[in-house]
Amino acid sequence: MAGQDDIEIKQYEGAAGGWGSMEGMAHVLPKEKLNAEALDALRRQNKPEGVMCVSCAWGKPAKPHVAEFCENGAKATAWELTTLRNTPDFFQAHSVGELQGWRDYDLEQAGRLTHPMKYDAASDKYVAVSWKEAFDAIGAKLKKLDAKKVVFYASGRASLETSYMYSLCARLYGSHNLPDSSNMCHETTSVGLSNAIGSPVATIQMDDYEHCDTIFCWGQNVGTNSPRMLHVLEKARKRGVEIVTFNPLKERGWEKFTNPQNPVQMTLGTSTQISTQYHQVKAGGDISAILGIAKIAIEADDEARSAGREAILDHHFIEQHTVRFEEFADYARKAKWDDIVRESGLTREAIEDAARIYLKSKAMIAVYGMGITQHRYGMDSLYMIVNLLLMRGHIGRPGAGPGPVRGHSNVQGQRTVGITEKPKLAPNARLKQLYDFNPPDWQGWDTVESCRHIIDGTCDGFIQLGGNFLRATPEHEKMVKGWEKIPLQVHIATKLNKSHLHPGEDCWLLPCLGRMERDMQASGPQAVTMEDSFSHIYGSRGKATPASHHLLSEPAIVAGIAKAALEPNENVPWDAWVDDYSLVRDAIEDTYPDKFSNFNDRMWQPGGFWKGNPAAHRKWETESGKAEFNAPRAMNAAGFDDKPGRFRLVTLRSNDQFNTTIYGYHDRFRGIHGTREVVMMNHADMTALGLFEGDMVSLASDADDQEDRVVDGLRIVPYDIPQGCLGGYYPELNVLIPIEHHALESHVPAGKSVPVTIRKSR
Ligand SMILES: Nc1nc2c(c(=O)[nH]1)N[C@H]1C(S)=C(S)[C@@H](COP(=O)(O)OP(=O)(O)OC[C@H]3O[C@@H](n4cnc5c(=O)[nH]c(N)nc54)[C@H](O)[C@@H]3O)O[C@H]1N2
Ligand SMILES: Nc1nc2c(c(=O)[nH]1)N[C@H]1C(S)=C(S)[C@@H](COP(=O)(O)OP(=O)(O)OC[C@H]3O[C@@H](n4cnc5c(=O)[nH]c(N)nc54)[C@H](O)[C@@H]3O)O[C@H]1N2
Ligand SMILES: [Mo]
Repeated sequence: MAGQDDIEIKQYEGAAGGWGSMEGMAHVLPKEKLNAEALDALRRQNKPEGVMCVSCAWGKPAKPHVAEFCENGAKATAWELTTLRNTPDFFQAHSVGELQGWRDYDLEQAGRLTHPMKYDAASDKYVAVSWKEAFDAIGAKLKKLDAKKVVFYASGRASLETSYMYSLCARLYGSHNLPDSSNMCHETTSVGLSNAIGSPVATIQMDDYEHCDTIFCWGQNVGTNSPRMLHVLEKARKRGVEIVTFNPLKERGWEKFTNPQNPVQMTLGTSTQISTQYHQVKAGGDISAILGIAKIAIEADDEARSAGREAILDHHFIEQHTVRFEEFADYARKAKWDDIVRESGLTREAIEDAARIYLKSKAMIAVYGMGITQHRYGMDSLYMIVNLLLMRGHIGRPGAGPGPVRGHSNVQGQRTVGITEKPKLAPNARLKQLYDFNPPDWQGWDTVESCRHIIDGTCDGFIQLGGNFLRATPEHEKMVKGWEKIPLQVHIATKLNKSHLHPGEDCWLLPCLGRMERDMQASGPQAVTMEDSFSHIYGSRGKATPASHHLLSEPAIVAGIAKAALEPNENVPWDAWVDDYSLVRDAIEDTYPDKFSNFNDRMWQPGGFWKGNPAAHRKWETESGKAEFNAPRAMNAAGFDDKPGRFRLVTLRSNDQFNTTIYGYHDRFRGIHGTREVVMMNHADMTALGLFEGDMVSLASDADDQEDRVVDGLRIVPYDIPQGCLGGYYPELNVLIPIEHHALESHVPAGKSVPVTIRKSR
């Protein structure tokens, strides 16, 4: 099949970046048959006045490099600007039933969608329709449905302008079911950081990396998922910054980096060591690892103070700015080293090494990703990171603070402009004033709640602004059955994916412009805006020729649906907004005057403008008015007991994918080529079970609900991963995750420790 190369498992010795990244691009880019416009888009990528990369949410520097893009940014650009086209002829040739059997890769490799399409049950095919027909029919159907049972999902890529219009459309329609991909991702951050420090996002900005002396990182894979961050880490290392990494896997980006823009390194093949310490914590073991560090610090501080020496913790900060320190300190003092060592999977000496760096640091940044947020007790892991920062006053001064690395390029921004299912985060009073209606004030459905309704047949409509919800969510098999019963599905997308292939009664596929493409409207070419992981907001202007002249922009599609589905409201100028997006920005500014003052002027500021963050100024918008310490509720984040035969499965991204988009079959850094159907396993565990490299196995769910969930045909890859843990790829393994296996308060599916058993295939 296209894209499937020979299977090869071979350890990779190279650094992140370097010639390997060129090779990585060389495997993927030619398949997209690019033209000169794609190269122009790369040249302008992430630069002031340019186009902002559609890949990750890492910041865009005010003074960019000559090439401010990375291997995976180039793949994302090529994926969007491909010259391959998925036309109505393709859908005439392939029925939906047939396409269900295709791989994610092959579906998207069919190219960019070119025409609005409607599912025709009689022929089991998608057929081309006019936009008018699509909007009229969608509007008429929406009018018949119960708004409270209709979901408006957003995947994190669409601009601030589109997202504002989309969430307003949902609220005017009467739905508050506005889940975002963030509900599967950093929602643990949004909920946990809000509780603990009164801000849902990073308090640091990009230039804090120039002022820190220490970086701790938990559960983030920089080399693959935010490669441009490597430049910042390299510079930090050159200044002598200590970098301490906790990850069950040795991820190459946190080990070493060859800067492709450094001719000497490229010629000599040298690299910069990134982490000064690397600790292969057990999946979910971060709570205990951090507890160990905290215990050392607190006991050293007790001792220093009782001996009359200088304190080690920042007691001035703790007293002035925090609550519940003593409760937490007591918990840490009482914790037993045997438990800490067992639950973290690290030796006491390793934790002491990390503590030594922590105790020396005067300015520490805490980086983290999905390895923290996607666990049942993920919030407790996050609270432990915050505790560590608070003990020595590492929030609200230069070079210090939490630095969660977000996922999609505008996922944080979508929340900022109203895509939220939580009424307390919606600007309802302001919306009521501006648009003269009563916005829904009930708790809407998040991802898990939407899945529950889909599974039990009580979801009446599902609108997807980008994304691949059916593939990204847990409990895949039940979800497919439920998905097929949703009476109305509307998919706003650039490429075909599995979510589009299980239509219910009515199903529409509405193709849109990508961000890289020229967006011409009545007032001229349009620009859009987004927000990065540092709460910086900037403009982006696409210049490439659209993939098809039948495409509409995302704002135009949202307006088309809104006008067809809603009662007219003279206060909402849908047409004028589509004609000129600067008017949408004015509306955003009117809705959020604090964050978006002079929005249209400031959007082109090099490096973006900062939305601001009270916690960065030590203003704590929490319940207590202070930053809050929290003792953990469990010693590990997995949320299930260990027992013989039960493993913790970690679901991972390869270096050749963007979420459910599979660019290719090379996971270069992990040395896995030609297949994604693997289980990475510790040698000692293999020996204990009598398994050998290349053996074929099945994984089965080992959750307490005893449900049958199995994935067959997986190949054993011996891997440097802690005993008791297994690694494998998302989304293929989402079959194994129970819908109720999610982070407790934030409801993020717990894809980083899934209870499974393994057995050899017969
Ligand atoms: N090229 C590319 N870029 C992307 C994406 C992509 O798919 N491809 N996806 C985007 C999105 S939406 C997101 S959210 C981000 C995701 O980026 P990341 O946050 O890096 O997410 P993952 O790739 O899932 O990897 C999580 C890391 O956590 C480690 N880990 C797993 N369990 C644990 C644990 O219990 N403790 C610790 N300490 N570590 C653990 C894993 O080994 C892995 O290195 O990247 C964004 N950028
Ligand atoms: N087991 C497990 N499950 C996970 C994760 C995990 O680590 N493990 N990670 C979770 C995370 S962090 C996330 S964010 C979710 C991701 O979930 P989603 O955001 O729903 O999925 P994506 O794969 O990013 O969506 C890809 C699709 O978006 C569409 N698309 C691309 N560009 C555009 C555009 O410009 N406009 C529009 N309208 N559509 C576009 C294309 O049709 C493409 O097929 O998955 C989650 N699921
Ligand atoms: Mo994400």
